[in-house]
Amino acid sequence: MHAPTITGGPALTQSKTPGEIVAGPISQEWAARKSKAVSAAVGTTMPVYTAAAGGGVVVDVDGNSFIDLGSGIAVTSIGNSAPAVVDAVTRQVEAFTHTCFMITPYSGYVEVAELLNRITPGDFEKRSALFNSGAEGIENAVKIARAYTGRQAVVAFDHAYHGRTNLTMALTAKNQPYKSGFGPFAPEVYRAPLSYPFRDGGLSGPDAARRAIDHIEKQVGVENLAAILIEPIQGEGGFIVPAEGFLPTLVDWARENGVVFIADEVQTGFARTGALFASEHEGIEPDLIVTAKGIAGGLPLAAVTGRAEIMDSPQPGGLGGTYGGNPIACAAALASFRTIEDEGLVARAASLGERIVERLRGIQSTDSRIGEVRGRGAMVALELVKAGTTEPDAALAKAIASYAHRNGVILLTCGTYGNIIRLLPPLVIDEALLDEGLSILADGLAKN
Ligand code: PLZ
Repeated sequence: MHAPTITGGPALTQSKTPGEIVAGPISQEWAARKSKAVSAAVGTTMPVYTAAAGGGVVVDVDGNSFIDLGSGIAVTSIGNSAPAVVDAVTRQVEAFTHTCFMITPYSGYVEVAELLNRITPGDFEKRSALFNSGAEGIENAVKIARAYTGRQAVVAFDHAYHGRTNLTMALTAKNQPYKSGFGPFAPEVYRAPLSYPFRDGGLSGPDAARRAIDHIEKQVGVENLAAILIEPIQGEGGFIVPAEGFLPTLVDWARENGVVFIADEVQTGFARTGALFASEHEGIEPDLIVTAKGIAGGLPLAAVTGRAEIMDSPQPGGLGGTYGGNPIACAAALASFRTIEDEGLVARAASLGERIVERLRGIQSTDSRIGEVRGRGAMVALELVKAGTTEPDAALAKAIASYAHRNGVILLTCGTYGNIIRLLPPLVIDEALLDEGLSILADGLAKN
């Protein structure tokens, strides 16, 4: 595995403010410069500045090393600076950096489109279009669905996260910090209830879908509805895996009613869940799939892939952008997918996931503050509650994350109620390193 050299720097210590970590002197200097140079609205989870990363380790500028259980929010699934990506990017940088695909096109873009059309679920003719970020991909999927159907309304779900641009803020559920003060939001966005097994009293998947469909039919009306948009496993909203049958029931209903079904696989895509795409776990074939994050080994790239007749429906010139499908990002995407195949990372995600879940369920058996351990593959979460209840405990999640940070583990939280600890290790992480990270998480639980 491609781990950087660990030099060992000044130990991270507890500050006078409980729960905070004190970074080393060089990181502190950068933090001081950040506060004068960068908008205060751009936050950071950790106060340490990165010098190198790889093989599940991030090393900071003071020489401290951290076990990476976040992959830069599910991006560096194949590891940081994966050798195949470094090679491909280097070769591409030397050949040309940018021409704009809309001016003089290049083969990498077409190859990425061919790849996506081949590997995404659904044995039908497909087309793809490339963009820069997950949010931009979602925006374009909605544009395409509206052009195809001639309808305007879009349904997103409770707890959804789709991005921070104007339309995707409207699609995102959570007010703080994503939406507050940033309105007015894009119109014709409606919200439907999700299947959330831990919190909806054991409602079956098909019943939860019928509840959502009833809501949509009464409050929106299919004749107005262009698309329903859903993350097959919700990410920022709390790693919520809907009950079995929820997604297939929604897909069937969408198909019967001429509604475009869009899967947001920005966080779940590219091997993360122990399948190339999370849609595969329930055998659904979305009309459009949006991908980003894990697609290109850390370079910014996003895609919309789907049925040819839908993707071809907007007017020529209707989709595009200066940088969409940048040649360097495309080279990285092709190399990244080769790495997923060559290193068997779909299977690795599944086996890492089993290892994590087994460990966490063991802890749960003696700790009733762990309401649920859930996820698929190497996308696993702990939902933390007040002991023996379902009342969310965000303070505990924060305390555990902070304990992990102080003890050298990059650990992320999420969830509408802020009470979820989520694990997204790089799929190439060494098992011993993963176990060490999980032990620190266990200590964090024991000590808080
Ligand atoms: N759809 C499902 O998870 C990005 C964002 C974190 P961009 N998630 C991490 C933050 O605080 O900004 C995401 C996602 C899903 C869309 C997006 C948006 O992707 O590449 O961040 O635009």
